[in-house]
Amino acid sequence: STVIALAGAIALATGIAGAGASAQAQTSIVVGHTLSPDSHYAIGAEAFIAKLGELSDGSFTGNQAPAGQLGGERDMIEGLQIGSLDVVITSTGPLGNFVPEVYALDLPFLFRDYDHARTVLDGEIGKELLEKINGNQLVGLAWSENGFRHVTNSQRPVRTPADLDGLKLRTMENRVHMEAFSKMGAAPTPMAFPELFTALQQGVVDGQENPVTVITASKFWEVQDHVSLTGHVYSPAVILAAPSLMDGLTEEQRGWFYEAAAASAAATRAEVNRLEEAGVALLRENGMEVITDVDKAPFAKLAEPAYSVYTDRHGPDLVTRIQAVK
Ligand code: EAX
Repeated sequence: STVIALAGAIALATGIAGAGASAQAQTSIVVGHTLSPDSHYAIGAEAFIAKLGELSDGSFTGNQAPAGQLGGERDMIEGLQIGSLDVVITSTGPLGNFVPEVYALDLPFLFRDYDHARTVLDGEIGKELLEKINGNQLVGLAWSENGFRHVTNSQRPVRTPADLDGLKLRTMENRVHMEAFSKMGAAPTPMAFPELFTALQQGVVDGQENPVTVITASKFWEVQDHVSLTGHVYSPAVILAAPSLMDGLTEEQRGWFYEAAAASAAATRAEVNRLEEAGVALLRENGMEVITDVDKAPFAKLAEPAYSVYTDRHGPDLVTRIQAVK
């Protein structure tokens, strides 16, 4: 009929007019994280947004929502599941509550060094765990990085497990970490990251544990005098997206998101490297007493029962496989 023919002609005309790049629809993506706008996560968020913009010829734009503006990491993961958030950079801290297999990555004294951790995450095991994440109303885009965690506190230098005795220590909302710290003698207090600075300032907790990256980005030296380089656990980060967002994309667009996440992880790891070099001097410059000569063996021995939080449910295979990676 005439009406249909007319509609067709209009569509054709619009299509031709729309062929210019500037006429493309724009989609704006928000990347949430808990850390400050100059942190290693912020650098990763900027890299993500820049790469996505470049690959999509500007059809995707983005902004970051830093500093827990969208909530703590557990809240943000829930936001992705219900589709109220787009993309989140988070530690694996609270992720085990949603994807229990991921607890394997948060076991104390498991990874020998950065090379070991990155090789595992970039290899077969990392891929398998991203797939487990994908089975839980989340999309795992790429492994990024937080860093090896160290204990800080306001009370005393920590050199041995005895120095942790009774220390009220904020941990992430992670059962493996809580079990490890209670076995090492501290009194673990799980808390979302956005509440932490105030809790330290008001003495609700005596200490906390985080990588140099986070201690620096959060200026914890304003509220903590002592840091011990316990390196008790490697803390991965992961770049997650909402399934509702990813499902609405074309295959090509989904590819851009994965590439943007890879660029983000690379930028974040480079910043972790930089701060691992500059870290100790930076902490000292800002007035912290840094204990560098920590004997890790007695901490590791006490923390070992925490492995059962993972192995009781899933067996020891994955742990053994991770340890075997060279
Ligand atoms: O992911 O909660 C924490 O201590 C994390 O290390 C922090 O939110 C960065």
